[in-house]
Amino acid sequence: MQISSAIFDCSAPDLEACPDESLPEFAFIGRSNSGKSSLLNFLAGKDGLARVSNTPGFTKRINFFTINQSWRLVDLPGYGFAEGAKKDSARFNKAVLRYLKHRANLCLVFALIDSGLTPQEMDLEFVEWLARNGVPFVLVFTKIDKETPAAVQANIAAFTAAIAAWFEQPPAFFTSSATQLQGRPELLGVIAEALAAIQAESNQTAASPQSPPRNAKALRKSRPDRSRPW
Ligand SMILES: Nc1nc2c(ncn2[C@@H]2O[C@H](COP(=O)(O)OP(=O)(O)O)[C@@H](O)[C@H]2O)c(=O)[nH]1
Ligand SMILES: [Mg+2]
Repeated sequence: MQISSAIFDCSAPDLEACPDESLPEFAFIGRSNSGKSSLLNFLAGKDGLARVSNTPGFTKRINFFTINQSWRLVDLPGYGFAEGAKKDSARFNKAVLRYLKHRANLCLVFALIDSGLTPQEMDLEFVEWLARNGVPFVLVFTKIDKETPAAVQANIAAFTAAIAAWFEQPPAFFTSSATQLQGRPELLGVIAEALAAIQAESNQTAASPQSPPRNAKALRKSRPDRSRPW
């Protein structure tokens, strides 16, 4: 897929302030410092579009970027640095959880996991939350350039084994390195397939006018397979 334009749209503190739901959205979530903003820039093909930071927990807002004037990438605030928060929803940013649960035009979430680490409790907890709430997602193991391939494989195997019991079909997973430029075609392919599915749905609507209107919202509701949402 060609990216011909990538434009910062707006920055929202909560769900109410998010832009209208007219365009399909693909959101990046993960612990602070997992590489969300870097991966977003890499996929968009535009350095500096989303702010990359060495300070964990820096981005507190939901940032929207419009791609090819027809869909959006969404940089969500990272979890894992909420001061004083003890467990479950309190540990995760409330605005993020509400966005993930209620955003009707959210097509797919990229749940980022740092491939250099053994399974982290908060990542496992968050993936369990995604599963329980029926949020369509794929896993992306990031920063694969930082460790040996064997260490990366071992961390991925440990993580997928730890979450296996929560799924009838395990979620799809990908690997990426924003610095070594790896994983872009695969992830853009996932987005292209999701967009093609939406297009096919709306073509069907055009062909049979008596059926109810279909859009990104309807597609999300009708998607039966959480692990392969596209
Ligand atoms: N080696 C390496 N470093 C990365 C990669 N992606 C991000 N980083 C670094 O990890 C830090 C956090 O990245 P950022 O994209 O801001 O993470 P975010 O907090 O999840 O948005 C920054 O110092 C990035 O330069 C990667 O693929 N490889
Ligand atoms: Mg960031």
